[in-house]
Amino acid sequence: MTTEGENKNNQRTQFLEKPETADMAVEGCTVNNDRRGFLRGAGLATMSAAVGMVIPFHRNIPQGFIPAAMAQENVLMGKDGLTLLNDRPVNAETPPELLDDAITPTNRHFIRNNGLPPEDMSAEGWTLTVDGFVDNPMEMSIAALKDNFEVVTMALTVECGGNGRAFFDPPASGNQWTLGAVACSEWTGVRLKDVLAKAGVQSNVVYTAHFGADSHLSGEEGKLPISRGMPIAKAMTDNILIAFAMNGEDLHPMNGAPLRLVVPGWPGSCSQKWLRRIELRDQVHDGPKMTGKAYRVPAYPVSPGTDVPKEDFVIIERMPVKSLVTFPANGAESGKETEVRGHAWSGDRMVDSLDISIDFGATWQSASLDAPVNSGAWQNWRANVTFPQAGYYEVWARATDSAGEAQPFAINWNPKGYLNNTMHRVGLRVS
Ligand SMILES: Nc1nc2c(c(=O)[nH]1)N[C@H]1C(S)=C(S)[C@@H](COP(=O)(O)O)O[C@H]1N2
Ligand SMILES: [Mo]
Repeated sequence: MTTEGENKNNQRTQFLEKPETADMAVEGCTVNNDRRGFLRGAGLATMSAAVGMVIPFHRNIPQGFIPAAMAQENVLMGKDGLTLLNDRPVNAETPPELLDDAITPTNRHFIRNNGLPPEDMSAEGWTLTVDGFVDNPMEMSIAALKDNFEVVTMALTVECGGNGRAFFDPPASGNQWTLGAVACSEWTGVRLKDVLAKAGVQSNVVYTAHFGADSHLSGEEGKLPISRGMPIAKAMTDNILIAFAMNGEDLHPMNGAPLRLVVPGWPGSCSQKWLRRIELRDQVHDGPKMTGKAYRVPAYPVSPGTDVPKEDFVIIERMPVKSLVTFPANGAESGKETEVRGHAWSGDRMVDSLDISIDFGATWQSASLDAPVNSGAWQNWRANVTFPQAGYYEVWARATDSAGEAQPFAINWNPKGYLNNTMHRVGLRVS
C-alpha cells in the first residue's frame, strides 16, 4: 500500500515523463494535444500565478515539469491522495483508508472519464434538454431546474461497474481499478422522476438515454465517448438526482460540472456527467458503451477465461453487495485491541449485516451497522477486535444484504471484469 506521500512522489516523477499529466494537474481538466507544452509559453503566467511569484529560471524548466510546490497542491485539481491510473482519459481511484469519512469529501471522490471533459463547464448558459417520447419536450437552464422542482440533498453511493477489475485472473482489459472506484458524497439537485413527470412520460417509453458534453478521445466531431441509459421504472425511483452541487459546493469539474445524473446502486456509468440531454426511448438505448460487451456480463455463471458469445451478455443493472474496511489501513501496525470500521452497500437493497473475521474466515464476529442516512447511501459499520497475540493478521469484512446475498470469497469471473464484490482483506501487524 502506498502512502499519501509516496503517491505524490510517484505523480511528481510521472510529470517528468508524461507532460500531459502535468498539463492536467495544472489546468485541471482538458488535456488536448494542442495544449501540451503550454507550460513553456502561455503557461508561464499561470505557473507564476499559482506559485505566487516570478520563476527566475523558468527557461530551464523541462517540458512537462511543474513546480513541486504545485504538484503537491494541485495534483488532480484539488483531489488529494488519489492514485492516477490513467491520464488520457483521466482515471483516478481513492485508497480505501482515504474513504474513511461517512460522507466522501469531494477531494477524495474518484474520477472515471471515458473521454475528454468539455472546455466550458460554466453553469450560466448550460441547459438540460428532455425529449423523445414525452408530452412536453423541454430545455431548461440550471436556474429553471432549481425554480421549478424541489431541491433535495442526499448522500448517494456511486461505484464504477469495473471497480475491483485489477483482481481478475485471467485479467480483464480496462482500467485496473483495485478498490477505490466508489464514493458516497452528498449531492444536491432535483429528482429525475420529478423532471420526467413534468415532461410527461408517454406510455411506450421503456428506456432513458443520457448525453453529456464531453468529447471522444479521437477528437472526432459529434462522436460521443459514452451515452448510457436505464429502464424507465428505475429512472422513476426516488433517489436519482440531476445534481448541480456536491458536498455543498458546485460540482467538481472532473465529477461532471455543472450538471450530472447521480444514480446510486447501479453502475457509475449510468450517472452521466456534464449532462446536456435526456431522451426517452421506446426501446433499449443503443449509445456508446450500451452495446456489445460494455457494461454487460454473461447471463449465466462462467468459469474464469471462458469465451462467451456476445448474444449471451446482459446489461448490468444493480451493483452487488459489497463492503470496504477504511480503518485501519492495509499494512498498518496495530495494538492488540483496535476499532475496525468501514462502509457497506448493495445496489438497490439494504445491507442487513456486516461480519468480520480475524482468523481467515474460521470464525466471524458481527459489527455494528448503521442504517443508511437515506436511500442510496452506503452504510457505516464498526467493530472492536481483540487479537490474541502479536503477529500478522488479516481483517476480512463480509456484508450480507436484505435478500440474503453475501460477499463471496472468489471472484464471480466475467470477461470484461465487472462486479467484483469479493471481501476486502486488510493485513495488520499486531505488536
Ligand atoms: N459524460 C460522462 N459521464 C460519465 C462518464 C464519462 O466518461 N462521461 N463516466 C461514467 C462512469 S463509467 C462512471 S464510473 C462515473 C464516475 O463518476 P465520477 O467520475 O464522478 O467518479 O461517471 C459516469 N459518467
Ligand atoms: Mo464506470
